[in-house]
Amino acid sequence: MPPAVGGWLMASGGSSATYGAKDIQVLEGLDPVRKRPGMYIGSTGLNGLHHLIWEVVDNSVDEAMAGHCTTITVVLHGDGACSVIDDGRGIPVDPYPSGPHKGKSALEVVLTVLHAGGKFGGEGYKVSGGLHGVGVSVVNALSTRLLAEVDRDGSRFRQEFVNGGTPKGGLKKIGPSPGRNRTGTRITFMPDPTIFVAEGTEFVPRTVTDRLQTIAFLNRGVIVQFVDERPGKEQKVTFQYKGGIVDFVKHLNASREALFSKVAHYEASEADQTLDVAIQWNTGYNEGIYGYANGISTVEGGMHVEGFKTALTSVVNKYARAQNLLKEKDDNLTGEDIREGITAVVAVKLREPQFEGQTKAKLGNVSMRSFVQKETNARLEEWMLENPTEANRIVKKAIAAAQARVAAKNARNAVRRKTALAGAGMPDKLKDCTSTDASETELFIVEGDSAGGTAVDARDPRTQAILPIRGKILNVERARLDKMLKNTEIQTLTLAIGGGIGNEEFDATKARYHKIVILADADVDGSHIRTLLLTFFYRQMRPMVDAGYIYIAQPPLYSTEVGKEKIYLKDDAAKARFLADHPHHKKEFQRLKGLGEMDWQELRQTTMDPSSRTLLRVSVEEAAVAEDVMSVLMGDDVESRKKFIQTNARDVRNLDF
Ligand code: 0RA
Repeated sequence: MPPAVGGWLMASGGSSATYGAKDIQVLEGLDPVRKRPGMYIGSTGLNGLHHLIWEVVDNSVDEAMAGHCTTITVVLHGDGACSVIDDGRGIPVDPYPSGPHKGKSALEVVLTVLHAGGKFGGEGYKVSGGLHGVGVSVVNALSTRLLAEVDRDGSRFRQEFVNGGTPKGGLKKIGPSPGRNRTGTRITFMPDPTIFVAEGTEFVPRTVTDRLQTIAFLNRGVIVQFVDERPGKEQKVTFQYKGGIVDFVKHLNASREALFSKVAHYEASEADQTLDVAIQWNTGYNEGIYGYANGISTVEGGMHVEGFKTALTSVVNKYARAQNLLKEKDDNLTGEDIREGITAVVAVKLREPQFEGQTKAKLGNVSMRSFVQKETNARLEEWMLENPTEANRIVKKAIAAAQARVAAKNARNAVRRKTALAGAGMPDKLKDCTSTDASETELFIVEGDSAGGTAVDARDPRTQAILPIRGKILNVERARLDKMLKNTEIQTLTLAIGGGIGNEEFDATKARYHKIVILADADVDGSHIRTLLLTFFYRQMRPMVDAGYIYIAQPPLYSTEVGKEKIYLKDDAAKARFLADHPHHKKEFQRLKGLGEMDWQELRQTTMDPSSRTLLRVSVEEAAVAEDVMSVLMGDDVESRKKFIQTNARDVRNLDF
């Protein structure tokens, strides 16, 4: 275990030549966490910062799942601290009778010893997560101050820790618990700004509410509250879903037209593992299957999702044949045909989840595949037989999808023939780079021909390719693949990237560039084009998004002058920092609206040159949330789109879907 190695180095570097109890302390203490925080919380950016909250909340959720907790509250305080409050059993407070921690309270051990969390409470307590489930001691290690308050056995206890987990005095009994029967835990922590240097320690309310809402969906009935007390940001939100993931699926389909109002739902459990599935179809064309393992979103899928898909394909084909909706001469429906317009949540819990894949978001436990497959085969068939009206609509929709699939194949072949005739096969508009090593090449998709021209002058022709696109590409949220393939902008993009198009075909290993950079103006039109392109990549070249190949360029928002020198400032934060450094600055700030306002040297320096630019990498953390944003922004439901744009207008620059 690498963290222990860090501890060893410390121990052997000390003055003592003999190995003793004190060295064991070093091995188990929290130093490794402060030395290599990324190993415990993934990163020290905003994601890592929020991991601190999830870590504590996961413990409260475990209490809820064990039937001991009804309400979980997250409070962001005005001073930057965060509290997580629950009405679970309370962290045990009794002292250890023996062993290396003899005399210390269980609470102190839970909060100061690495990986100690799971050792308590005996069998059946902890279903630990992947990146989460590292233990609350990690939160302590990365905080300047942590206060633990526990109501248990009729009393209230408290203990405080400072400077990354050093106890400030022992555990104290400070009085009776409210009503003498209240139990629960309240953890208040102040994230350490010397750890979270890059992006600061300010929690993002939307990140917190999104995650808390998902937790509420996945844990039926649990009351999950969010209270923001920070000045100017005050809000209070409560989530509670009596229908659990059935409500989740309805919510995901809310901005779409459901194919029928019922939601298929089944649960099962077997030796240490459980399954909770909800399914509905909508009249759209996208596939939305959201997998979760122990409450963690498995964006890359995995065994549970595989088992589900296999069974779904077989059940629907079996039903279609039995009802004579598919004739003997007809081919089977493919999985893709059946999944067109599906919205499903497949949530599993298991004892030792294995998270694999590029972003550790793919469930690897093989036993899950057969479990989910077997249960889905039985339970979904039962549901279809009991609900023939709905079952028939599912089959009819899949048959229509199969017909469109054949049409798309023909359209695709037509595009291929066209390129074969054109010779080298690359679109005229593409100004390609000379390098053919995808790991070093970049494709800039630039809004408009004139900005495209400037970008051609600004680029490094060896590694940077430019593709100007005109006007607005087709809204791919509302089109099937066959129609999409008739759009010239989409043909051009597809040919330039070179990995094909669509779920069935796209292959990221064939992509000709490992950076696709969207370069659009900072105005409303630019933001629309950005959203359209992101939707396109998300829907039709999803592996590019998952691999982290999609970027958004950050042309500066402001310019000003210092003496004769022109200074560019990326955003409002950069402008604020500049003003703090130059309090007597009198010159005006220009707000740059278009790429066209910069010459090629300026564009190179501010936006394109790898040594001076910043790029935003696009990532999908929570597929269900991305789905929500996508369909609201790009779908047919104009009302919810209006509402989203109004409530999020200020965040649009950070729209990280
Ligand atoms: C260890 C053992 C038990 C509960 C907990 C820890 C616990 C930790 C946290 C963190 C936040 N809220 C929490 N609630 C509980 C089991 C307790 C028992 O067996 O009574």
